[in-house]
Amino acid sequence: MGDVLKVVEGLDLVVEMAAGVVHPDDVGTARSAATRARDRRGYLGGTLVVGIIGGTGSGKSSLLNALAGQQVASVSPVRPHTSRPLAWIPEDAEPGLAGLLDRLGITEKVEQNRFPGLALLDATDVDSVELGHRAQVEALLPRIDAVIWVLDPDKYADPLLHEEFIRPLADSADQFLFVLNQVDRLAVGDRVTIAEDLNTRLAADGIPHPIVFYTAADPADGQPRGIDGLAGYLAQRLDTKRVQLSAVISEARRAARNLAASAGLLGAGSLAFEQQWKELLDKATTALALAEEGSTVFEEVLVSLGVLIGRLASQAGGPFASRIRYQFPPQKIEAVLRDAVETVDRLVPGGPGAIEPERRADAAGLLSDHLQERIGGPLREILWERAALSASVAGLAVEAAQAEAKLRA
Ligand SMILES: Nc1nc2c(ncn2[C@@H]2O[C@H](COP(=O)(O)OP(=O)(O)O)[C@@H](O)[C@H]2O)c(=O)[nH]1
Ligand SMILES: [Mg+2]
Repeated sequence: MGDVLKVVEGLDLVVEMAAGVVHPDDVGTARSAATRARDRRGYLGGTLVVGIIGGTGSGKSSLLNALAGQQVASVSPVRPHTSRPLAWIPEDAEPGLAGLLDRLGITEKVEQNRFPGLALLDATDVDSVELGHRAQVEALLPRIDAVIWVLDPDKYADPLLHEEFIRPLADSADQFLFVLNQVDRLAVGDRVTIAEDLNTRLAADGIPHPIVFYTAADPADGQPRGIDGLAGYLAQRLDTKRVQLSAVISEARRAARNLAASAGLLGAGSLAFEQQWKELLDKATTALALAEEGSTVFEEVLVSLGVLIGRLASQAGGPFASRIRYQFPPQKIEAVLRDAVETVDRLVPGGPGAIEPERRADAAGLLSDHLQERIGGPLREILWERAALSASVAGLAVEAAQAEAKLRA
């Protein structure tokens, strides 16, 4: 369930709700934490997503099969072997991964439980001169964690590969792994020469410290070779990614907590506004409708209104407290109450105090409507805003806990 993207979306929501409530600087800090997480290159989920790209026939599908330990992708000696892009994904992958594959247009999926947390995409043949192919690789890079460039002894030096693909994308070198495949076809002495030559060419492309593995994914003479080293490296990358994502989650959590603190949500008392308000309203309106000429009921109601509003303000805390106090200063509460009583005087003959018993309910209703509209409604609006912000912070905490549990699993 848990997904880092959901945590970041949760932080977006908290930021949106806190805007206009807390100081803009605090909102800005949280917003930039969300932006940093989003701008992080790679897939924002607990799975390491690795694209396998390279020329047709270099052995991309064979490499996937070798890592999978079984035939997953179809392998063909006939070139070009057209097949649809395929994803080999963990069977318990987070929902975000399916979303990514949809956006990449990959419909063919094989679920696996051999390599927890790893998704391999047998995606793109890059040896066509079609310009569109580089754009495809370029579009893929920010969305996935790494690509494996599969090279073979015949074409590893292909100028097209270096000039059209690797060199223009060298800025993304920290996402690149290189696999020189089909090493079984090389004499032992040639392996060193070709390894050195490949390194020289990659350095000329702007990648002075490439990570290169030498493999035979589908040798004519037996079992795959060099695959364990690659698999071990991918496992280590996955661990590193999870550590980084935990840091992203912690940062989101911290940012939301800071906003909650600035909004006075931490440690504030219980509000139970509806109940407190209804009790006061019932008591006050009945008392006012029954009040005799010259009684102190008006003053008593005024005091209890003031006490309730003051209590709600201190329970709400932070900027919500200030807003309540600002919106309901004592002179305003008194003016509203006086208005309410005068309205009843006008509309119910005799007014509060001298009303015939059968009109008392009408008078109480009128008083109640008036106080609801001028005090209860606006108060409720402020407190709902506070509750919504509070819920968004709680929602983020739940998402963060789930995402962290998922990363640890
Ligand atoms: N000798 C040898 N042949 C390989 C190796 N890897 C793949 N092949 C063969 O190369 C051909 C193309 O492989 P394939 O995986 O379909 O390449 P793709 O087009 O990049 O997916 C197939 O006939 C494979 O059996 C290898 O390490 N050694
Ligand atoms: Mg293939």
